[in-house]
Amino acid sequence: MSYTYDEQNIFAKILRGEIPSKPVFDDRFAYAFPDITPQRPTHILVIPKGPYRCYDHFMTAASDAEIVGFFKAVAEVAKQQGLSEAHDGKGYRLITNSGAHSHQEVPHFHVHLLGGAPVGPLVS
Ligand code: DGP
Repeated sequence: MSYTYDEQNIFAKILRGEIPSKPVFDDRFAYAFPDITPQRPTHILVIPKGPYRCYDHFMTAASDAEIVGFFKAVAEVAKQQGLSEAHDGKGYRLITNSGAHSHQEVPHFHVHLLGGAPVGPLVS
């Protein structure tokens, strides 16, 4: 399986500054901003800076430095949002949709970080 990446997807436009967003985190590997349709009091999207369509693409094409840097950024956002149990938060759920059966709408790999209230059963 080879992956194609649509440079015109919404998150690519956000990364390029063509669509406004309010970042809560921004470093070499990751960019994070509130979801436009929040499902919980805290609903942050964390995306890698590189052009990866989904989790599968990211994990097969990104460098180890990008992968480690990205997932460290996810943990840092959880901490900064006051959700990390390691820092007295109440915890959170990470979700990523990858591929045809997942209902991924935006074809740039992203992790949903949900918290601030109980999130309930895993899937509906
Ligand atoms: P997914 O189904 O995993 O691809 O989720 C995509 C999410 O992206 C969805 O929860 C809504 C969010 N979203 C879509 N367009 C925008 C946008 O322009 N800005 C922001 N902040 N979020 C967006």
